[in-house]
Amino acid sequence: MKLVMAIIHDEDAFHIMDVLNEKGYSVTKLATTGGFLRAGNTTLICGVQDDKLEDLVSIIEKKCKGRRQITSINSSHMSATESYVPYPVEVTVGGATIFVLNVEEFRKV
Ligand code: 2BA
Repeated sequence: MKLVMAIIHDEDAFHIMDVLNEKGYSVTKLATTGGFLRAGNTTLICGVQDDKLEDLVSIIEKKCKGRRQITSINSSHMSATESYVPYPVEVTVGGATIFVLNVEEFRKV
């Protein structure tokens, strides 16, 4: 069994959960925050049998869109010697960042 942790854009979260539920996957949604943009994102966790892994990942891949986002770099990203002059940077926030972990044991009691 695998545990899939997918960090996705908030706007994609409910649609993708609908699709996963329709296909019989169990999923848990966590409200998370990206360390770089300091903006909200969503982390979905989903335990699946090994033979379902590729199907799950392909659903996430199809439904999650990458987005260009403009953000201001703030002082916490600068060294102490730099002056605080916020400036905009454009980053591409991925469709999804996916971690796949081996599950040692899965129990429902
Ligand atoms: P954030 O950390 O808010 O990052 C948002 C986007 O900013 C990233 O998109 C990337 O394009 C850019 N970025 C991140 N760190 C950067 C840095 N040090 N310098 C320049 N640009 C940087 P994605 O790579 O698609 O990541 C989207 C979100 O997925 C991230 O939000 C973070 O919450 C999570 N994430 C991505 N890679 C991760 C990893 N290796 N470990 C844990 N979480 C990760």
